[in-house]
Amino acid sequence: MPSIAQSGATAPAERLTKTLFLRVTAITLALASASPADVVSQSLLDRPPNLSGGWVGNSGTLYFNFLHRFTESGEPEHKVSNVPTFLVAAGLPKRTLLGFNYATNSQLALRFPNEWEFFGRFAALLQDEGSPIDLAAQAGYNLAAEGADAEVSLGRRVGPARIMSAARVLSDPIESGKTRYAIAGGGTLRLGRFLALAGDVASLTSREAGERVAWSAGLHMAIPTTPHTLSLQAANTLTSTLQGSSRGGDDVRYGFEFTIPLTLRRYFGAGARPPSHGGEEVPAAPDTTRVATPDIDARTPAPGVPAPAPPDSLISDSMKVVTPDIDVRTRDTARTARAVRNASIRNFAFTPGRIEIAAGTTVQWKNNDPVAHTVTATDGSFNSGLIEYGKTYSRTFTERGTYNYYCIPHTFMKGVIVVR
Ligand SMILES: [Cu+2]
Repeated sequence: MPSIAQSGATAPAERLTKTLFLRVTAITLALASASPADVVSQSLLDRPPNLSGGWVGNSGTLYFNFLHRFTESGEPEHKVSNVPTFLVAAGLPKRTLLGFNYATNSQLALRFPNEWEFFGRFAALLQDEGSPIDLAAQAGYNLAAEGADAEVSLGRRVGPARIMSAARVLSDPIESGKTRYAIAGGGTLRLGRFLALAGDVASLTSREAGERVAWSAGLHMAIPTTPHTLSLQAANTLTSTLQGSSRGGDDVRYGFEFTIPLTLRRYFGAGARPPSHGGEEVPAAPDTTRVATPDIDARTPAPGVPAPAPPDSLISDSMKVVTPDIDVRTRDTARTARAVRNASIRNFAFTPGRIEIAAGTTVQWKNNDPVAHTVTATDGSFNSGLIEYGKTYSRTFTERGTYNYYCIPHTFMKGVIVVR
């Protein structure tokens, strides 16, 4: 067996590849041994194989996505080679994702055996935060093409479907010196809690010899009881960079993508544990605590104790089902406008994380994750109980104050309601 030491005479690029491969393997093993609660999801249920769909992840989360596409050499050897693209990215505040794609093999530039793409992506609008569409922009630099690339993408959820489109500017691809443009479209169709169908097409606005319309199709799934998602896919592209996914080839490749998110907040900072009852994160909101009725208190578990199963009415889909404790609060404000503010729980995060509302507003959370979450006040003043996939929980806030809340099964999930 040749050892790494013997590779000293190889080209720098090859050495770099081997070093990276070893590091990625080490990281994979480390992450694979982590418990499911240590990592949070990012969802292949929301994007097709070759489009980002404006995905920016969650702030404070590291993402490792492994895309493997296999090429078969044909007659006579039928040699199968695996051409992976690794994505490593960090979710940052302000809906920003910063990271890189590294493809171990690339056909982009003949003199460049592999492909690095460093990128930043920013979500300007999110449907989960009340916008009519998702709007995101990405800018990056591709080392193989030696050019800057950019993309603007639009997305919209309609029932179980999410459709998206993108426009790309690719500078200096394949050493031509020309700026190229590409457009792309695709979507996902959620088949249930764990499954989605996904597909996309992309094309350069003017294709040259050998450049075909790029396409991909996949069966995407969330792996039950874990935060991982998996895509089984076919595509006529090799790498998943903006450059690589904008031009198709003659070969159909089959492969898979596996996503590993790692939540740093779980390991670092004071926010890693739920504050104790009346702890420092609980804001001064004496009015609110006085309003709390005995039945609410009786139902509230101590932080860290699993929530009891709520009555069906508490996790009902419909706002029409009003639970007793909500009744108590809304009666006082029946004369004020019944505003409803929608919020989402997706990819192990409350979205928006901070909601500012007027007193009397009802906040309605919908859980879009395959796993159950809770909306639980840090001071214990309210608790949704487990909200299953597709279910909603509503609460009307009548008193001014700041309400911090978290999720009991995933204590790193935090949100805040500010009632003015
Ligand atoms: Cu949760």
